[in-house]
Amino acid sequence: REKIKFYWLIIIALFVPVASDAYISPSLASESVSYTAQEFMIPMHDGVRLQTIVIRSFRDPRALPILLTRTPYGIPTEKSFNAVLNGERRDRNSWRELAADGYIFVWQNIRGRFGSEGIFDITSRYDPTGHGGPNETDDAYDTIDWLVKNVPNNNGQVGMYGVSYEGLTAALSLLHPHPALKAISEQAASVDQWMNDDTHRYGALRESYAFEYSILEETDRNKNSIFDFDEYDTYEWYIKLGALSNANAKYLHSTLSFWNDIVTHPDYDDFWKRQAWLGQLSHSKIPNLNVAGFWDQEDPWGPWKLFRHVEELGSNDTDFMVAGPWYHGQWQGDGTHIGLLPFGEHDTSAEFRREIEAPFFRYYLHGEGEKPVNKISIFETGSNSWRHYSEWPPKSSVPTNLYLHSDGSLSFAPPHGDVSEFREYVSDPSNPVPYRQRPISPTFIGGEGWPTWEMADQRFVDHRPDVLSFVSEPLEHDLTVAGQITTELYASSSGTDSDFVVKLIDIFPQSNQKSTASSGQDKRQTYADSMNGYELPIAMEIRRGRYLNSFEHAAPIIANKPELWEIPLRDHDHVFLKGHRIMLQVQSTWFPVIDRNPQRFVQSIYQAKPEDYISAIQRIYSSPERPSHVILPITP
Ligand code: PG9
Repeated sequence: REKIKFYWLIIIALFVPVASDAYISPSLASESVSYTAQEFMIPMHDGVRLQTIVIRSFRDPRALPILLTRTPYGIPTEKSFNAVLNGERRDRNSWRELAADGYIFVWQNIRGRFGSEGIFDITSRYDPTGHGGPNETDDAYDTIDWLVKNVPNNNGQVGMYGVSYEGLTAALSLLHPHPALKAISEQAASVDQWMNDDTHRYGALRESYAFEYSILEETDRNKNSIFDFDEYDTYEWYIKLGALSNANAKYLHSTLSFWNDIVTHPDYDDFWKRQAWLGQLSHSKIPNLNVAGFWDQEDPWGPWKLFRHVEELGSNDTDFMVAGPWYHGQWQGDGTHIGLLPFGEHDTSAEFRREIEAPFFRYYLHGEGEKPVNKISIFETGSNSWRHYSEWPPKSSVPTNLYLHSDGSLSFAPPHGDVSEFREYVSDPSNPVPYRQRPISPTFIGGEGWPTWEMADQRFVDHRPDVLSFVSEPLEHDLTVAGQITTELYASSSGTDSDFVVKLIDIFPQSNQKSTASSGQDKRQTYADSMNGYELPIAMEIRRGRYLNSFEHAAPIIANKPELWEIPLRDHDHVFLKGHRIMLQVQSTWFPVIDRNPQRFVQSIYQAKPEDYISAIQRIYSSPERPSHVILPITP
């Protein structure tokens, strides 16, 4: 377990749950321990009891607000909580900044996980008629009700917060909030698993993630399980797995309900729509601090959707958005850099926690400090500075087309008499483009490979014959892009189904970082660790041909017919600096994070046969009639 480096598995290792529901007496043995924990089994209205730990400082006599986090991954112990506060552990940093203001911290295992009773169901959702089954909205309500009535010396004000699943459980409380719930901060919460959160991207399955996550959460209720791969390079393992039907046939034997749901619901049907819970949120006045990472490898989309949704519901001056240059949850850790990319003098994460998150809860739960004034706060990369906006996209941003040309260039001039009408490549599902440098370790194990893959240098694929690169001249001045980026690709495939992946990349100059090292050894190290020539992905996305016209009804594309493929690239705020070049890459496989499209249309890819997987000739058009381009929201 010590070897597991991925950040939330470290947390999981910390959070070995306490075994009984007995009161844990305060441990005064060590000077450094100032927080004590009590454990409770809190009853829900259907009688199921949820394992909950209540942690507070015995040095603070005030009536304090409660900060609640509801998790499927295991709750902290008194020891692990104190270890973070004492600086012995470097995860869950928010605890430190928040603890300075004084809170009663409460952590709860959700239904069916660790010591909590009931059944874990990732797909359960709130039903306002009260006739649905158990769900996180009602469980949050019942928990808050119990806490304000039973936890001594609380001030009756409750906040909820958390990252990812813990952000989701916070956000779902908005559907039927308890009157004592005064503020939440959802951080990387998912809103629609089929459309663009963890397990899919516009219906394209995130194969390795969905498979490994189903195992993580559904194999054993008492732990977070890791699949026992017999290959170190999971790229190889998934190739050998072959057609997706083999996952159940060879390994899972239909025992994991989430995986079964995925493979029995290939299209955007009522099953997925029921879980897309934003549709049920018809008003929300609870202050909410939404937090998103630009390089979040799991849930970069949900927080923006929730923020926009609440904005559209009407006047709400307590709906806030924060975005930064982070991988999934990085704002709770070190924010001085991501991978090799430094952020100047900033620790972006500490700044977020100190200057945004802590003051937010201080104001809404303690009634102290200033009301937050910045609706939208973004750490802009390139310029490496915090920007504050009153609306998004900023009024000054102008959607501007950047065109792909068939000579491989990229420019603001539309195609006009290009050498050829298109460029083409062969996409072969038996030799798919890896999504990150091989070997690809299992998703939830293995250092920074998974957390930072969305910002990884793309030079590892840019000369593959099945990856097309379009590159601009070096920029003559800085170019700021703030808002939603979209690609409009005119493309065809010789198959009857196909995928197109686009990547918008910032190419750093070769002389971006000069070595000041004197010795050969140090120089070599500096060179290896530099951003010289780095191809930094700013935005990446996929669309699947079968869903071009309807997400609900998969349909074949017409072989060799050029079609307009609109590929949204989400929200960004980045400065392409003078001297850098812009690149757009196009490819048709992204494996194994995305499953392979057979390229011959079949009603469900989960039932595709090996012979359905065929090579296809892919064309990207650049002509006056079919001017493929990316739309950049450029600000002065
Ligand atoms: N991204 C994870 C998740 C959230 C919600 C549903 C399923 C998975 C997580 O990190 O918790």
